Amino acid sequence: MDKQKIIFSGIKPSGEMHIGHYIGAISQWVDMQKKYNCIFSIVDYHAITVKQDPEILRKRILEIAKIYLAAGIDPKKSIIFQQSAIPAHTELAWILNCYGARIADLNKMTQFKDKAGKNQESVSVGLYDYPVLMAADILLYDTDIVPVGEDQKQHVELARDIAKRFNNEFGEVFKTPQAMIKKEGARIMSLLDPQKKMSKSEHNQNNSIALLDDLEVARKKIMRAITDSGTTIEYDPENKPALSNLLTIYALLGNREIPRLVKDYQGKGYGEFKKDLAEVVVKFLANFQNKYNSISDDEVFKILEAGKEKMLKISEEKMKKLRKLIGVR
Ligand code: ATP
Ligand code: LTN
Repeated sequence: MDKQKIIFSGIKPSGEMHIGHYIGAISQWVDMQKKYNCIFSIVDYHAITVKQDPEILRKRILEIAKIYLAAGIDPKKSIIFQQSAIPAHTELAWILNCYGARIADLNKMTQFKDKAGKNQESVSVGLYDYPVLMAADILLYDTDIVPVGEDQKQHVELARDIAKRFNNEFGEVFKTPQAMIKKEGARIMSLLDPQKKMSKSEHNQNNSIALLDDLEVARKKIMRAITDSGTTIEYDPENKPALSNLLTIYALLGNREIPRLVKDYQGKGYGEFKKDLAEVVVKFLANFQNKYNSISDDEVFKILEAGKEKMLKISEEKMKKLRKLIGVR
């Protein structure tokens, strides 16, 4: 048991949550609760780096909190809170903007390049600066480990660099955090294009299975998922990326080992494989949605309020020291 270590992670309420989020991020958080001091945030100030409808954003914040709970995050063991309830996140982000974060670093961020595409000059400054807010989230609580999907590794490395630079100037103020990325399932791919990650900002909803998808809709999406050429069921991400992605989903949602699955499907075709996979996905979703629907809004508000109280205290202590160090107090 390593109860001393602090874990921090978060998801932004910017779109429908899908099985990629569950497999790549939340499922590993659930396991970590037994071993560590865990903090999980709904990082709403990250969501507004792209346009959001206020009504929908409000609804999604609640939805993500329920998804955390339905997935097995236990508020008795972990802290769940809303980022915008704690002003220290944005305050620290500003301080890090001035001390530690460099334009040259931000220019290297691949997620920004992907998201901004050809419009780099016209997207918001927030989208560009987003990794610094993420560094603030992490560094504010002396986080040791940040469990995330593969796409966030570069941002966690930036948080480490910022911490080191700040510490060089002011002494040992921040811990240098480490990203933790699952071996399998760190990057669940789109059902329509295995070269792209399953994404909540993708317009074609058939690319992903949402955690709250209607069960029959989810079944159809699996049956329509693209496969590779050939007929045999093999795990080969290089040459059979679509099938390997489906095998990963099968294994992780159905609690099976990939080599065992490959063996069981020897001599069987894609049709049969997909039918069984659809069954596994539907069973997982039915169980998940049952739990989700049993959680009331009131319950969530209480949990978020309790999280807020705890985090206000911890964050204010850190900010007091920081304000003094940099000379504004
Ligand atoms: P978008 O798809 O809009 O770019 P996102 O889904 O990557 O956003 P978040 O919602 O903040 O952004 O992601 C939450 C967590 O889920 C992160 O740790 C991220 O790495 C992980 N994650 C997101 N998509 C996948 C995926 N397809 N496979 C595995 N993990 C994922
Ligand atoms: N940038 C992350 C979400 C995020 C996060 C964090 C993850 C914001 N702050 C702190 C871990 C720790 C994303 O887009 N997935």
